[in-house]
Amino acid sequence: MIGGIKGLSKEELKEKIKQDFQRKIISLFAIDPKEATTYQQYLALGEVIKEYSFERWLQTNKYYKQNDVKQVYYFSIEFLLGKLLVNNLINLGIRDVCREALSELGITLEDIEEAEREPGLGNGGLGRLAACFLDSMASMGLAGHGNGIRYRYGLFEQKIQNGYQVEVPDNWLSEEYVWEVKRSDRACIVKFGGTVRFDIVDGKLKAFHENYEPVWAIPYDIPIIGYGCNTVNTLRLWSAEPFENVFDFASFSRGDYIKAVEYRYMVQSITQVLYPDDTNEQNRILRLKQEYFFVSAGVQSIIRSFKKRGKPIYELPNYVMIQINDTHPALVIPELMRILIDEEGLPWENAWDITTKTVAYTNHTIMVEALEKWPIDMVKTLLPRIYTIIEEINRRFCSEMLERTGGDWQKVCNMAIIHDGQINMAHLAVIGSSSVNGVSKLHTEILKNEVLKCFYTLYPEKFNNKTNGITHRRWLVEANPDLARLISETLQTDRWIKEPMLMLRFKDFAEDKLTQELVANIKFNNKVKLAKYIKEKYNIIVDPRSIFDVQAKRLHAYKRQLLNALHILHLYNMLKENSSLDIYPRTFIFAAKAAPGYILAKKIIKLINSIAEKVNKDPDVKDKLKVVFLENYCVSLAEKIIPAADVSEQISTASKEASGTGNMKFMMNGAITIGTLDGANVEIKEAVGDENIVIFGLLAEEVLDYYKNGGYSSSQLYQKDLRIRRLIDQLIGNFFDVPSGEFMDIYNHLITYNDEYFVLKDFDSYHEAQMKIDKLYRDTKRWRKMMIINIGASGIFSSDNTIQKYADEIWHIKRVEIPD
Ligand code: 26V
Repeated sequence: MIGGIKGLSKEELKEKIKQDFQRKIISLFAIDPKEATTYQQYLALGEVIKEYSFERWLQTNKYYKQNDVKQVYYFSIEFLLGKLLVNNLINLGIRDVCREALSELGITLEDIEEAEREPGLGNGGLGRLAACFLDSMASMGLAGHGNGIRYRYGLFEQKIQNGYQVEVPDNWLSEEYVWEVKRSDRACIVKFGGTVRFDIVDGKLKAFHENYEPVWAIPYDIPIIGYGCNTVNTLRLWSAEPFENVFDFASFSRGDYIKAVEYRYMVQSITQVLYPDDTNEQNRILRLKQEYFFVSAGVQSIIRSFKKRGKPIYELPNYVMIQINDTHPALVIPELMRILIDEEGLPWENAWDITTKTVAYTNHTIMVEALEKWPIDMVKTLLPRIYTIIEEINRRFCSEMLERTGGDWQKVCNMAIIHDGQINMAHLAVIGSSSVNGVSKLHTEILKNEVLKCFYTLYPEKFNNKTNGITHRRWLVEANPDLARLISETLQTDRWIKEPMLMLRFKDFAEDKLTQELVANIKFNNKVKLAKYIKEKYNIIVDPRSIFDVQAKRLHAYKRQLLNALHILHLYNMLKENSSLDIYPRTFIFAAKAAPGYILAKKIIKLINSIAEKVNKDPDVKDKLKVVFLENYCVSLAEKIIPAADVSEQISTASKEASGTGNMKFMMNGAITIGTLDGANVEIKEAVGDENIVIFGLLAEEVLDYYKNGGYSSSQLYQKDLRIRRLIDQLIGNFFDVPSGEFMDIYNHLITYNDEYFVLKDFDSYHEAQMKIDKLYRDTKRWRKMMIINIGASGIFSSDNTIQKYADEIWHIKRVEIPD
């Protein structure tokens, strides 16, 4: 193994990197280092850098153990890490010396960094949040680790063909993954199926789980390197492997060979693929298997390492905290109960006390379709012991509620965990944990007053808000190095990278002419870079002097890419009517993946591309409008797009976006938000002030009121508003060069089914807001001032602040300094 880098001078380190890198190429590939491909160079450099972190990793674990540090485990079914080479180099503080070392070998570091393939182990916001949290926990010296799944295939890769989305499997593990370490010695067994038998042993009722199928859970650990400190935490991802001797040779000869092969296939399927966020496709048994698989393995490994400390089991909540990222890991609750009762021999009441104190739950959506429910029969068959525990939790909860409500059955049914043949995972999570939080102020209020109202009345003390955040180390220092440098020069310190609230001082320079010019130049250069990428990849020429107006996020009806698209079509119509119409040139950029089975979303992609085709080839609007759809939105594409954005589209139907985190990434890079008062946009507005954001549209309370009491008719709007009628007619007429009826689903959504997300209702207000943007952008000084205020204020949205609140208010843990 390569030795550590502790205590080396810069020159020594440079020489060491050169040597280690070249030796690694030889030992990995048996070739002359000069002949290595860029990808081989990446693999070698990655190995070297990973090994540099080992010293600190060991040191961190030793420190945690010796000092009995309370450990937090962040359980998430997704971790959307993005590339790690740049990130690790920055956090180890050796990127510059590494660049020099390689350049002395005639190699450009940036080329190697570009060669890394990103693991797409997440759908969007939820998975990316988990990754930002890992970076913050390590960088702040908090003992916080991740627990998740090592999917063989990540989220699909998106290609656009003839304007349609096509999904290609993401075989990210076809080459080895540099950043992981396989730890077969820490494997666990997870049990599926079988039966449960109860028996009296020593006068106590005991459960026996029999005839189950065992599956090996093999952990792969990824070091999570903190910035500017010695902390290296662990992200543990589990992979399923068959148990070799389940169907032994004796059973082969009895003709069970087929069964043995089927068993292997079943096991491998568990961690084979990440499910796309598709709320239409529910109740997939494999998904339930995934959830229990990583939960059971994670809890077992936590208990195993806790027991090594030699503390009594009832002390668990003093040393361990499990945060569950949405309900996907909610089986933590019955699993911990199972271990405490069946394996540790605790009585129910004590086990329940320990469990509820150890677990905390974060809710990430109020969309009813996305709230998890599992059919009783499925859980009973797949997880018989877990089912009996859930049943007992439910029984005790319901009888307590019956008493409290004086026999109000209706209320008890509404709050029950098991109801109508299904298990309600959000109810299980709320009842079985000590803390329930939403992810923005507005979202938490909606949870308390609407979605989980009954529970809020029952346990007001459990509910709290933790507004999301993003790591400014990836989204500013790494993605926009020129802007990061300017901030450091302006503040005359780079301490803000450790203490992001210092970024607020950048706001003091909002009126400073020089700062304004420098910020504008950086933005322009980033736009030139993106324009170059667009030209190379799509052969579309976009003008970096035009406004770059960007909507980049998953495609969902509630996020209203459709509103943006229809509005572009409206601008096009206006320009066709009056070619001298004075609108400031704009480049509309979209990037979005739709779930493979989400038909409406896929039609919206086709519509955007159809509008793009119409607009981009029409010489009449050539200097005013351009529309580009960038395929395969992912973390590394976001890092290219966001620093180049002037306008950030955050236009979800109010009340629907729990928080949003893209909104924070854009403001941090100096884009001005056009948005509704939804999710964290509300707090962004508070942070920058009304004059530095452009707000439009219905309020959450108005939207909720329409849902409850009716009163909105989209077909009336269609009748009354000529602009809207024209747009809708264009959709279903022969305006676009598409098969007839192509956009019928969109038409039906907007008109036949009364426009569930108020696209047409908010159209007018959105147009006004867009005209305001147009006017503001022309006022160069004003716009630059707004940019600086947004950049400075974005310090508030660093995930360091979010994590500090989790640490103080939910986890009750303190920062520790790992010694050299
Ligand atoms: C739903 C499903 C349904 C079944 C298949 C797999 C799957 C995976 C993900 C989801 C959606 C989970 C909810 C979610 O991603 N919420 C987002 O969380 C962000 C971080 O808190 C937040 O910023 C976004 O507003 C919120 O939509």
